[in-house]
Amino acid sequence: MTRILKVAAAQLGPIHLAEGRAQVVERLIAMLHQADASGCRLVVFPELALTTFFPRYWMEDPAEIDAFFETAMPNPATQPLFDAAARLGIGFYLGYAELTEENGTPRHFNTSILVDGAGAIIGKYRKVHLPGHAHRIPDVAFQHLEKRYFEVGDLGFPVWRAFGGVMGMCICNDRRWPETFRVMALQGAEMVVLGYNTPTTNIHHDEPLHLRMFHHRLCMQAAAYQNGMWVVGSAKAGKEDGHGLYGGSCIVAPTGEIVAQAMTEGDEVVTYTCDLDLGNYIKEVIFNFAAHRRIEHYGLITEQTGVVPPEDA
Ligand code: CDT
Repeated sequence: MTRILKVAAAQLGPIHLAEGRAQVVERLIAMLHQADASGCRLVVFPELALTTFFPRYWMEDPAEIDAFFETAMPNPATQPLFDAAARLGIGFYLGYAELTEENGTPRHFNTSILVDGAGAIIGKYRKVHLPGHAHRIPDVAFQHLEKRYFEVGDLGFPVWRAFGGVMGMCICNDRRWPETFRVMALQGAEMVVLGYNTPTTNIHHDEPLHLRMFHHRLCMQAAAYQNGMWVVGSAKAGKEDGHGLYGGSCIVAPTGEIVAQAMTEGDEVVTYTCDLDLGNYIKEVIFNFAAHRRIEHYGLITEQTGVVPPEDA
């Protein structure tokens, strides 16, 4: 029996600082309806989809910072999204800033959830590869303070049986790291869904936009092929209070080909009918992990983070 999942990457245009959760949730619900009307059963929203990309701002007041975080999910602002999903019988991935408390200590994570067609949360992921810096960089147009505002995720890279297949999640910068996808592929992931907020400029290095977009696609296309899986990436795009985020939301087949992609930098629903068995031939031959992986030679990957070159001769 063919296993078909029609999926949508629901790209969001900009969310300005002044925009409240209620307005954003209305936009998410509109895209949920659009995806449902075209027969999708899963909708992928971006990273930190409920607010502007706040890690660009240096903040010191804990109350100001925490105002960007959700202390419960769902909550009164997002409940209408869950209700709409349940009414339509459509699932979704949603990225948001999570504030929780453990033994009286506040914990901040860059989180995503997977919600099924009944509106129930079936999976949670907390971003592992936090990019950027924790200190304030002087004389730049914007900061990238994920290392200041979030802790490294503590849930690993789990996968879930859902939507007729095995699903995994990651968030933005995670897509640049092959380990992310391989760990999920080793658990049988057939589709990995992710949201992102990627600035159009690099504050550390003069890098043209076309190259930044190339790297975005390169990582997801390589990951899809090397693991025989579908990869769905959904952007927050456009200019947020003058700060550019690139679009490029896309759906990548296990062959590594982009089969659908966004054409705008606004709210846009990109859909594709995915055959969850398409990756099987790749996983049975060239990337047959059980037959060909040589873990006795991969030790450095988990023993060492930085580069240790050989001594000079
Ligand atoms: N949100 C996020 O992870 N963005 C990063 C930007 C890296 S530049 C500091 C990304 O990988 O797209």
